[in-house]
Amino acid sequence: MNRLSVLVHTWVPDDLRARLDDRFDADYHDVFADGLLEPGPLKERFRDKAGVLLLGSYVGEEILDACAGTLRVVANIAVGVDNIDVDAATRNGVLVTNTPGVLDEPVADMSMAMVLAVGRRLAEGDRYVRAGRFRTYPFQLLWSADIGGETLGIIGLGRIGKRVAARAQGFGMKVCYHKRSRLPDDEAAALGVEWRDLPDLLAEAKYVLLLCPLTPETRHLIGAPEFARMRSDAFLVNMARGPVVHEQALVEALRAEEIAGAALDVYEFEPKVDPALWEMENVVLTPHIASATRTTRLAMIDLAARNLEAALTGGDIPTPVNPEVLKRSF
Ligand code: 8YV
Repeated sequence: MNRLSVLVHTWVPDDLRARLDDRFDADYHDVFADGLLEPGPLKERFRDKAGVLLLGSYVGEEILDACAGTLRVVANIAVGVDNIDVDAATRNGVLVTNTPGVLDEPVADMSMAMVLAVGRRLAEGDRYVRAGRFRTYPFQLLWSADIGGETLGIIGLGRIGKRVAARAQGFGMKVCYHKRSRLPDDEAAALGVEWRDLPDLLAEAKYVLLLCPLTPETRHLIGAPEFARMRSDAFLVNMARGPVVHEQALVEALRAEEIAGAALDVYEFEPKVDPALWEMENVVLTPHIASATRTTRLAMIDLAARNLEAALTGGDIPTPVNPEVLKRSF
């Protein structure tokens, strides 16, 4: 029997590699060692593949149309699927899967860590010590912002946002949120969160935390008019996707001291980071590592692989994004 071909566009642990080699003709591209494949080479490597284990690269309509009839599944190693044209996949009968659930706790931890880091000037303190400047104890050194008693405004209150809300309350913060579909009143009351429309949240929150998915509606959700609404002592924390924020407008708002600082795990033109941000002491920068605990990374890749295997060899698909594809027969 002919074995199915799969593209493995990621790093994989040895045991998973052995499992994939056992079941499929696997074509490996180690993203960590060799970088993400660009659209042209990626399209070539998709050719004749029944499945793809995918990290990072954008899989658009052109690739999906070109693979119609051969490609059955794209298993994304992320909860966000903004790097895949899901409509084009569905149209071509290609199942898309993602990795929800396994990363909720570490991303919530990291979101809180970024609130704390930017508010309490953690990275600045680290740089101060490393620069050999800690020679005496100046009482007025690195005065920072409070956490307890302040308001955290969460934009995008899904599974992760709800976990952040619980953590923030543990720090004595008040939590409000904005989301297109409001939570039922009893759920909001149980979580201790209050809904605000976006302009009100921006005007009220000391910490504005982005956790929404990137969609056409949320692209550039935060730009110049939104910075103008924010408090001048407020901090922006972006744990969602870079393009949710208009990065140039952010740089300008920081320069003009329209807001007090920012903590960013994601960037509009990732992995490119605007060098203007490197220079700013009141900005905390991390390289898209919110879900990067060892346990979670291994759980993400395992879940993605189980999605791929189930789609190609049978069994329940753990976490499909467009399950309607499964109901169709071609
Ligand atoms: C991933 C993420 O690290 O799951 C997501 O949506 O943003 C992160 O957990 C990233 O997407 C890697 O592909």
